[in-house]
Amino acid sequence: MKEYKNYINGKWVSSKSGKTFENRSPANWDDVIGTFPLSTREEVDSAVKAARKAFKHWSGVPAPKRGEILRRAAEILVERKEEVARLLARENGKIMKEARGDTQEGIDTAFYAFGEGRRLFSFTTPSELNDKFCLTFRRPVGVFGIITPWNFPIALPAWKIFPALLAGNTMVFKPPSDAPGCAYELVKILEEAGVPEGVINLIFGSGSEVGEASLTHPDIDGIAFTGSSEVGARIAEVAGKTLKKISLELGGKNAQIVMDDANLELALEGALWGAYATAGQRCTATSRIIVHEKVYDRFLEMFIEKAKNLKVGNPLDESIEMGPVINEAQLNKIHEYVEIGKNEGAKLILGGERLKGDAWDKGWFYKPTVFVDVDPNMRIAQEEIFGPVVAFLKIKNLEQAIEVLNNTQYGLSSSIYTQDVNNAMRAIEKIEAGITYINGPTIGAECHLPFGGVKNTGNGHREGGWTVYEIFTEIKTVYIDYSGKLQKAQIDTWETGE
Ligand code: UN1
Repeated sequence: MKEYKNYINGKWVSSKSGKTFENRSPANWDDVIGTFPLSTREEVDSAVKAARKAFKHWSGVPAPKRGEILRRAAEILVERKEEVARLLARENGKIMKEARGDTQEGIDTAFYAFGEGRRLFSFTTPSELNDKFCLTFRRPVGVFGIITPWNFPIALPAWKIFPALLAGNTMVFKPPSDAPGCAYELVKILEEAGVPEGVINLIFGSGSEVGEASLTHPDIDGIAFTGSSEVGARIAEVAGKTLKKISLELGGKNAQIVMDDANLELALEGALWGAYATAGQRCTATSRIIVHEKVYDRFLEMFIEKAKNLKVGNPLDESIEMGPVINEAQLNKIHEYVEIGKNEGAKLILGGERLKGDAWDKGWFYKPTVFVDVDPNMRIAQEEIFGPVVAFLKIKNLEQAIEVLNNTQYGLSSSIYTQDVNNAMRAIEKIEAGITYINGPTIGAECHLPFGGVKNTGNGHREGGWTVYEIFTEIKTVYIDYSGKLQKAQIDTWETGE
């Protein structure tokens, strides 16, 4: 069995705690990926010291040169894509096709960061005084604590780590305990690509010990986190005490609207993909399907026909369409929501239970699940379930559809299927979400566009694209006065300044 180690100051070291945890495949408990250290607060401290020391050198390396290292990392990830995707499917349970996509998202992000090394733009603007020049430029923030979830074990660390590195930050990376193997591979690749010692440090362990130590550490300058809104709010509170820069990508309760003029076949494909890809465990997953009353019965029938025939099973088998959920706790949570839905009066018409049989008994497999007669205020239409459960809601017109869609504390992704450009434009304008897809599902964000949400989905930052560099840089404003005299802003006028 592979024994994994922490990475501190350029060295692979065991935890002093002597304690470890096991990582097993959610599709088959007999498949043990390895043991990982349960690290301590002291180890986080050593990692922060190493990162602080390395910051001096790394922040001074020209950004295009830091970019070269990321290009190399991208190339290695390209070479190793299939192997990494296989590990990802084993430890996360998403099907191979999606595991390759997750890995590809990491590759795309690394190449994008490489390109950004020769850009990293800021701006200039005129002064209100003569003989004075104003400009801004970007500097790294310092030492970041990077805390990532298990649902995108390559893409999400890549979204944070690659731009953070490109911008000249150093970091302590705490990966999820349910998908730590991919974090190891990612850091190994960065090491091989030439990231100097201390710049990235990897500490495995629990949220309560390793995560908490990062949040409270006085010498960590920023925290970048993806996970639930509940944990995000706590992170903001705890890390806010030491005035860290905090970027939070949190929950979603995303909906797809299907209008009466939609291409129903297309809307069906989108709804199935949005609801059941990654077994519904994406912050962008479609968990509500809002359908116009004129096409409701027909669309529901089409959906059930496909959903009940989805092939659920071993994610490594290329013919499988949906894998397991991540662990027992998640499976129980999903099932609790199914009970809540039933008690609230929603009608369960598909799934609602664990899959039983030889192919599934050693994993956490849950049936694709559908509720109808769902009221927009029911808990199953309000709370993030993070599983293969969708709620169907019936509406009379576009206005009501948008009202129902917006009726949640979250605002990450959204979608509308319609052939009418007026419907589409109105939806683009009125939907309260960070992302809106027209005739596409709620999932499928591309790495070079801003990613994030409004309301309780986050705290206003956008990962992805150029906007992620707002998170990982600070702006320095510079005034250059070449008048040779004291000029007073707000006091001297252009006339008196002459
Ligand atoms: C997430 O679930 O946190 O758009 C990220 C998508 C993926 C990223 C999801 N590209 O579904």
